[in-house]
Formats: sequence, C-alpha cells, structure tokens
Amino acid sequence: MHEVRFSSYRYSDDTLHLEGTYFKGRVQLLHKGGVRTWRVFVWHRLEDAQKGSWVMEGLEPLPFEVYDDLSCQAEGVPALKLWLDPFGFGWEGLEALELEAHRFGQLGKSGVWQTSEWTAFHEVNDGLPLGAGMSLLIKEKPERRYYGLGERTGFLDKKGRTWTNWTTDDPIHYPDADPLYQAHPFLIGLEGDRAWGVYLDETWRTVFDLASAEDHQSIIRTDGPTFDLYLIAGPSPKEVIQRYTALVGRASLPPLWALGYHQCRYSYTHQELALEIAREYRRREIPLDAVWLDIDYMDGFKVFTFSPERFPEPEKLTAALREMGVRTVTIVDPGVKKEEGYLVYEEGRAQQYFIHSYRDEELWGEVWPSPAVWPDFTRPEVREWWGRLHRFYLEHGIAGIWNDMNEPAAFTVFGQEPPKDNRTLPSSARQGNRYHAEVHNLYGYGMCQATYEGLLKFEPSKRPFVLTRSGFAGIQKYAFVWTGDNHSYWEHLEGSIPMLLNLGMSGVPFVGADIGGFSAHADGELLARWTWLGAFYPFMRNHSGKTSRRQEPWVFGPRWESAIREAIRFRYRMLPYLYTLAHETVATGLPPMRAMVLEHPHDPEVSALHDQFMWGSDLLVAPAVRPGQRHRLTYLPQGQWQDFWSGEGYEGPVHLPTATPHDRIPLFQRAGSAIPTTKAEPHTTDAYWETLVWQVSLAPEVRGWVYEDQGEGYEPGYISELEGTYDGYTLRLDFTDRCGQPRQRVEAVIRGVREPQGGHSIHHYDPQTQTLTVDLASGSAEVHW
Ligand code: MIG
Repeated sequence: MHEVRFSSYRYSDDTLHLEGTYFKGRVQLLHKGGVRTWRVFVWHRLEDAQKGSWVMEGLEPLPFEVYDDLSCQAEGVPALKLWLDPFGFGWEGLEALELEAHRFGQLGKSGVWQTSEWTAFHEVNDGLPLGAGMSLLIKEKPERRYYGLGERTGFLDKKGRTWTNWTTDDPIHYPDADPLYQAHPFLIGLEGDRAWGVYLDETWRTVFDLASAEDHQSIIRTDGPTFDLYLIAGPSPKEVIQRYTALVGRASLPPLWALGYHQCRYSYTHQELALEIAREYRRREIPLDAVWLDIDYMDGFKVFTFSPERFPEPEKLTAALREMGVRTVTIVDPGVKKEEGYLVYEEGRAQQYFIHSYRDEELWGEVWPSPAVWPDFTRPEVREWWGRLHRFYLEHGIAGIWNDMNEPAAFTVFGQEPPKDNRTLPSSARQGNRYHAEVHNLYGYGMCQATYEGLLKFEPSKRPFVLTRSGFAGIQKYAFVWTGDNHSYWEHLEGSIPMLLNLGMSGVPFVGADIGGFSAHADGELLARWTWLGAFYPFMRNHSGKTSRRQEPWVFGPRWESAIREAIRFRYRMLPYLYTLAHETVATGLPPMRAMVLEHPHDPEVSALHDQFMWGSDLLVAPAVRPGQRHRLTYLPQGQWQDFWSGEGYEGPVHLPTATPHDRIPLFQRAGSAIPTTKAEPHTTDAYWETLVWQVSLAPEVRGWVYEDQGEGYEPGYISELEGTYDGYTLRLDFTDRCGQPRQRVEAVIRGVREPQGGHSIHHYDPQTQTLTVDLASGSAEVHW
C-alpha cells in the first residue's frame, strides 16, 4: 500500500499538473453548458494517462487561479483546497484525507493466466489486473447523510454500509443484497443544509464504504489503475442532480405510451394468449398500453427470431393489438446462440464482434441459448451492427425493446460454472484491447446505446423506447430501468420506494419495480396495494415469473379487481401531470418520483424518510406498505397541504394519522399548486388533452402548467399555464392556452370550499363534497364568497 504523494506542481494549459515519484495528477475545472465541475485525476506514472470517459462528452477546461496555499479558485464554483504530501483535498464539507494505491505488480508473471479462465478471473477480480487499485479516505461526520449510488437494497440514507459497483444478476434481493444489476459510482452527501456530489468516472469495479468498516471514515475505492473524480456542487441536492445529469446526460422525452400501464408475464407463451390478455383488459375496461413478450416468443431463444409454432404471425399479432390501442414489446437478451447457419451468429463471428477469452478464442457459455456468445458493445461497429439488427422487430410491428440479462449474466462459461456470487463473464475476457474487468459495468449501457441508436436510425420520427435491467451512470440517455427480480413480498413493495428514489437521485428518472412482484406468489391485497403505489412509478408494469401465480388485475376476484382498475384509471387521469414532469426531467434531470429530501432538504424529519415520497414538487404520496394496514402516519412538511381526495386542509409540519382504504392511496397536494389531469381512456393517444381538468389547491397565489405535444416524435410542444389569486373572498383563475388544439372541456376543480355567492364561469358546486367546478373554456373564471 502506498500513499499517493506529490512533490511539485505546475499550472499550465488550464490544468494544475501534479508530479511525484510514483504518481501524477491533474486538476481541472471543466464546464459543459453552464455547469462547472472540478476534476481530480490521479494515476500511476507508468500508466497511460490518456483515459477518456465512456459516458461524458463535450467537457471543456476553463482557467482558474491557484494560490500559494494550493487553493484553487474560480467564479461560480466552491474553492478546492489541495494537499500534496500525502495527497488530499478539502472541498465544501468533504475532506479527503489521503489517496492510497495498492498492489503494484505485473500481470500474468505468475503464470495464472495459462491455467483457467476462473483462476485468471480471480486474479483479476482481486484487484490485480494491471496491478493497481486506489482508495480515497474521507473523513466522516456524524451528521452527514448519503444518497444516490443507483439501484440499492436498504433504506433511503446509504450511510453505514459498503456498496459495490459490479453489475450482477442477483435474483434474490435479501435485505443486504449488494450489488444488484446497476453500477452508479455517484454519491450525494448532505450535511445540514448543504449538499455536494462526487462522481467517480471509473468503469472498473468500485466500492463505496460509507462509514461502514469504521465510523470515522468512508472509503471510495476503484480496482482500476486510475482515480478520476468529479466534484459536483450544490448547495441543494436538486442542484447536485441537475449538474450531475448535465455532465453524464439526461433522458430524452419518452413516447407517451411508455408512461401508460404495461402488462408482462414470463411468459405469454403463444400469440393467442397475448391477444387474449389484451382483450380481457378491454372487456373489463381496464386501461392498457402494452403487452410484453418474454423469452418464449423466440425460436430456441435466438434473438431476432419468432417461434414459428407459437408466434407464427407476429405482424398479425402486433397489428391486432395495435387495433386495440396496445403496443407490443419484446425482450432481447445479449446472449447470441452459437449455431451454424443462424445469421446473427454467422455475421457476428465473421466480423469478430463477439467477446474473446484471454487466449483470444471466441468465448462461449450458456445463458438462455446454449451455447451462447456475447457481442462486445464497447466497440462502435458492434453497436452499429446490433442496432441495425433491430430493423427485424420494427418490421414486425414491435414498438419497444426490453434488454435483460445484460450485466451480462452467464450460467456457465466454457462449460464451467462461474463463482456463485458472480455469474458473469471472466474478468480476463478480452473486449477490444481491454479486459472485461475494466468494462464489465458498461455492458448493459453499451447494449442499450446500441439499441436506442438503432431504433432511432430506423425510425427517426419516433422516440425509441428501451427498458433495461443493467446500466451504468448515464444509462438514462438510452433506457428506462426496472429493478429486476423482486419477490411478491410486502417487504419488496416497501423496499421498492427507497430503491427507486435513489435511482432518481442518481439521475435515472424513468424507473419502476415489477408490480405485484416477480418471484413468489402475489395475493389480491398485495397486488392492489402495489398497483396503487405503481401508479406513481414513472414506469408502471405488472410482471411475474414463470412459476409464480398469475397476477393480472382480475385473477384475485372482483373486490381486488375494482381496486386495481381504480389505480390504473387514476394513473391515466394523472398523465397530463406525469407527462409534464417527464418534460421537466428532460430539462433538469430531476426525477418525477422524488425523495422528500429533495423538496425539503432542510427538514431533518425527511432526510431518512423512505415510505412516502413526492411526485414532482406538488404531490405527496403516502402508500400503505403492510398487509391489513388500515392507517398510517403521514408526515407533511412545513407549509399548507390539502388532502387530494377530501379537500381537507392541513398545516405542516405535522405527523398526520391517515386512513388507508384499498380503493385509493393517501395523497396530499401542496397549497397553491394546480395539477393538470384528464379523464381515463382505455389507452393513450397523443398528449394534447381534449379534457383538461385542473386540480387546484387554494392559496393566495395559484400556479400550474401543462406540457403538451403529439406524445411521440419530435414536433415542438407547448406549455400552457394556469394562474390564479385568492384573497379569502375572491378567486380569479386565468388559463393561458398555448397548445392550439381543440378542447372539449377545460375546468378547474377546487375542493374543500363553501358554496360561492357569485362570479362567472362557475360550473357546479356540490355541497356534499364541498367541491366547486369552474369552466375555463373562456380562459378565465371568477368566484366570490
Ligand atoms: O433468468 O426472461 O429479470 O424479468 O422475466 C431469468 C425471463 C431471465 C430475468 C428478468 C425477468 C424475466 C426473466 N429473466
């Protein structure tokens, strides 16, 4: 173990160059758009320093001042103070005491590379591939909290455990399971009222020990030979997320149908069954936007094929579904069946597109197809090829692609079983001139990039829809993410909330867990509760495993079916708001489904709160998370709130006992907000809302807006605004409609108010529910009490 030390420094070319006997370093101030970030980059002298970034582009250096005490300063970013010997730095509340480098040596000298893949694998995985690894020691503070790190088990605050970035197909999500499918070396620290972020731009296995081994320190470690850290300023956690996503990239606007409700199953095994499911939805008047085909649609698990027996007429199937307003999505795994005469394999082999072993043989193994080979998505020409292959699906009327097993998962390699906790390719495998170990975490990312770009190329007027299980920082540019194989456990319903919230805080906005649970068996109550919670997942899909009890909405009888129908219809009523949030996400990186701490970072009551969350800034959702639950406690932060259903008003901060009936979900609206809603349709069409109903929660000033467009494609959209004032006696509402599309109905609904005395555009008052409806067709309304 060496401490990294520097003996001299020099500032030139907008860069502070650090020099030591064994190490070199570079400190830069980089910018992209309006965002500035410090980059602290250290490497061993013997290594090549030309390290690029797999996920960031277009960052340019800016000049900065370096003072004698080695503080680096520039406008618009917090100052960075460096120490040279041992190397460390202080920045915002973050104090990095030292950087350690371990285990320098030469690869392969011992001869292990000649024995077997798995010995080589262990050798590499022990942190030895190029003979290096580095650890940054951070001084810990009791009051600090941590968020981010992508998809994780556990609760909201990630402090107190050790988290590894190594994409893994782990189908059993024990409370302490780690890692899972995603790798996000991004962390938000929150101390008091200040937040900061660090992004470690390393694709090797990285480990974040957050005051776990020792209370007084945290350690950020990489198995790779370089340490490339980006410091991302707050001061609010929202600003950290905005800046971070400006660097690694943001999601583009999904097609509206992707925000509808989806039904999946492993598997709808034949054409007629998939159709039958959709018909059942229509018969029962439950909205539905897509039916998903899992691996059994394929011929012998060969991607880019349909089984001639079970799916003889795929374009007839997709057309018949489309007629019902239902899209078809197919799963695509990366494992390509190694079979003579199978075109995908033949082409890939001829071009040497598949991953090789360290002995430079085509690496084969077993996943669903057996034997199987794996495309090397780190190479642009392989991505291009893979993308082009998707023409096949589009020509058969497939609307979206579901990428699974892309950690990548491997059951065996060269006939041998990988270690139980690491069922993937050997780290010694070759991808271009790199070891798999270096780019393992990028496998899903590269596959989704290939898929997204392929879909876009073939259908440039459509918005690609890709769902992925694995991913790396920045995956949101290419795909939605679902959280893999959960179980039909109440614990997993509850655990999905902090898991998705931390994904959101890691820049991944369009996320969801399998509603009803994938493994084990759901029951009616669980499915009803989960569907209500799922109505707030940015991605809403019911999915279950092969050996699980069926869990379509109707299977548990009429009582539960009606609660589930209500939840799904509610989702469709809320689409104008959700779509507007999606539009905000594209501009800011902020997720629709949001931890309370993002909206109330100064409130210690919410910094670890995991079982309630925000939808945008204005809706607070407090689901039931346990069987038989009749009440729960909901925390309403500082401010005025209104019960979305009853209209009753509350003043926060308050812990409110809340009833949890099955046919709805506790929901509170921030006073002064106006939420655009519509009426539930059987499926989505475009995102111009013929029926637009504003849910207004009264306050002296009222404001809301709605983003509308075709719901698909790249024509410009329009933001229309509702503004209002209310002084206790008179309410005035003005609607500025910019969308220019015909509307059948524009109204505002105001709950919890007395019968008005007069005004104009008053449509209806219901004394029973104390609900007032005003007509906004003319653009304005006035109400007097
Ligand atoms: O080894 O394609 O997480 O959603 O249904 C299981 C079959 C492979 C795992 C995915 C799951 C999917 C299943 N897949």
